[in-house]
Amino acid sequence: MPEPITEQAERVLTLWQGSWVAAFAVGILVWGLIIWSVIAHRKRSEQLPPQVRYNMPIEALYTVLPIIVISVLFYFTARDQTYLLETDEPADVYVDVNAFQWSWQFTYEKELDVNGNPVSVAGVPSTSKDELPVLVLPSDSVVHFDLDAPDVIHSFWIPAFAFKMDAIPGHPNEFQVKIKPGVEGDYEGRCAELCGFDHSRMLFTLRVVTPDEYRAWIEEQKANPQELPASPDVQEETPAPDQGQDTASQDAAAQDSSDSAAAAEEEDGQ
Ligand SMILES: [Cu+2]
Repeated sequence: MPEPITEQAERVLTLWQGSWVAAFAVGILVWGLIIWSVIAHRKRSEQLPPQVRYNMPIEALYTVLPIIVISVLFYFTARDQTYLLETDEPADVYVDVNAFQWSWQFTYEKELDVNGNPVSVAGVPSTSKDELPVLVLPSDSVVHFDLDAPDVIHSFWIPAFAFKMDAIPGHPNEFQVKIKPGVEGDYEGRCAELCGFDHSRMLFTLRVVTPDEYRAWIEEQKANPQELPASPDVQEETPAPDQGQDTASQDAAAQDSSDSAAAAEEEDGQ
């Protein structure tokens, strides 16, 4: 598991570790009983051992024990799910995430630029880190995400959040995280729902900065609104015969690893 950078991710990690501990405890007990019975009750003579059946206490135990195990797992899962999906806390930053074929647009809904439009960052499909859209967020802050998609179902996934949520056309989703202090840095973001031709290049970068740096970045964006790329065109599914598109289709056809695709991308840029 990646190092968790939100309080919610800490909770997910704890639940995951707890589940493994419980699974190993049950596993060791079961393996132990199997090995013990294989050794203690191995065949010693040709005589048939005493035949027993319908041991009520043991039959009852077979039913009661799994119910207890499942109840405990269910309790912790339900408790943590409720916590992870809470969106009541007032957030420091509100981000609209628009997932489209095949990139991301991040809109800071409360931050209006000089033209009166909310600050927004949009990307293009790529495997080269320089070209990916960057989601800038402050550390030590509560962030609220509203997810939407205009075309097909995508899934907003930041592995360091230990969390993903679908972006579904016509069904807005939302969640909140509390980013921990001192976790400034770049983290990977991905689409986690197979969404078509360029799904594998539907990547983004999460950049966590200090709250002061975040404020400075937002002010700069407000003063110099980013020139957004033309809105995504669904008809691009049939690649046009220009060079950039060709590379994209070759990449997809060859199902290159992201490394070699990135290399191809770099060669292309030079
Ligand atoms: Cu997608």
